[in-house]
Amino acid sequence: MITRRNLLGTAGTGAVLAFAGLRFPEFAQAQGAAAGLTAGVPEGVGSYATMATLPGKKPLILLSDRPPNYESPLEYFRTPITPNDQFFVRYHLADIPEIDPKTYKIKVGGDAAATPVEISLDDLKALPAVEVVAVNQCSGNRRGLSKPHVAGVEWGYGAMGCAKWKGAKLKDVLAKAGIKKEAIEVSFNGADGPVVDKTPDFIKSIPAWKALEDTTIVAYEMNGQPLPHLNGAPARIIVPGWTGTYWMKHVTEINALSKPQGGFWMAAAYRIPLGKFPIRDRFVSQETAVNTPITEIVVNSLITSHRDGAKVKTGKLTVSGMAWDGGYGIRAVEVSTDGGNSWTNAKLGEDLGPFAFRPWSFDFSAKKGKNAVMVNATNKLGQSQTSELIFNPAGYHNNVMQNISLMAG
Ligand SMILES: Nc1nc2c(c(=O)[nH]1)N[C@H]1C(S)=C(S)[C@@H](COP(=O)(O)O)O[C@H]1N2
Ligand SMILES: [Mo]
Repeated sequence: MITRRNLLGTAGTGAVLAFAGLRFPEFAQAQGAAAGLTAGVPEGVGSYATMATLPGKKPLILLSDRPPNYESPLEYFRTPITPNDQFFVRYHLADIPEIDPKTYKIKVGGDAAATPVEISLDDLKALPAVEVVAVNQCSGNRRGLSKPHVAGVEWGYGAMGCAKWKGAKLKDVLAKAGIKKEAIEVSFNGADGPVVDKTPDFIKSIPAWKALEDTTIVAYEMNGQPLPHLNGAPARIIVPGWTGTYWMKHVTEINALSKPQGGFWMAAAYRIPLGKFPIRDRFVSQETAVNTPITEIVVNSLITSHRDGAKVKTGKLTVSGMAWDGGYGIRAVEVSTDGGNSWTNAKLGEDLGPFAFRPWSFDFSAKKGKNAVMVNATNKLGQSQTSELIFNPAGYHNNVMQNISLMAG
């Protein structure tokens, strides 16, 4: 939990930057510490959230600093690739060691591995390299917009980002350890640990079939650079299409398992009620009669050119943003400026692959006064966003269509 002391601690080291809104006039419109926050997050968030600058990062919205949880403001999503220094940071555990890439090792084993091995960063780089552009989105992105509000980090729109990841295929890494047919899951552990012993270690698993897909990688580069420390250096797991929880940072252990991975972070957390979401990817070995681990990202979109309530000029106006889904690809983005009665296709921008942000833009004529703008993305399966929140106790998978007002004068 965040405390005043944590925040002061950060301020004391000079890490908090008073954000004057020089680059993003939108911030200047918002009040004080709440600058950059998404409209609709619980009121209390404004009392502790602040713009803060981590080493190597541009200002992000600090929601907690131990463990560090920092989201990207809306303005950082105006390009389909999120630069490393604007990428959000999410941790469950506060003890995050800096790892020397020269001595870094990943233990690859498990009861369903015939020949356990330890691999170095050089061993990883010696495997054939693959690149994939993929959205890393926290399961709880937009949790702060849940109604009623639910417990957890009260994210607005910015617990996500899209990058080009480079690394070795996880299946090539698993082959080194002689993964056996009995493997049903592959689990990951990272170098970070709890400060208080009571917090369970963060261990995650994915089904073996997902682990063996060509796009599931052990990445050591992000947008052509070594991974930033707080985004998982020296290497992390990338599970394109699936929510960020499986994307283990600072990965130190990879285990092929013949039995389901237990522990708090699999058995209790990151679960969604069965049957509520239009999900295709099943994680059968972890399902119960009532719930299942979260899997693929649901289809979604965001207006990034304007914030809700922004002032614009009457007449020709372009709104734009991003759309994304769990890897089926975006088929269409539609915009309504009449409260949802009629919808018109937006122009789609560059296609960086099925797991990437797909830019879109829409031209219309803003009438004097209030202009409502709604956006709905549809993927290649025909799945669209929801107009009503699909409530669930952890606030996952919020893909409610945005409905913003632009004030033309
Ligand atoms: N080692 C480690 N890896 C982790 C986590 C963590 O707490 N520890 N959090 C996961 C979650 S829930 C998310 S959403 C993503 C966030 O990735 P990012 O911090 O690079 O943005 O990292 C994942 N990998
Ligand atoms: Mo997450």
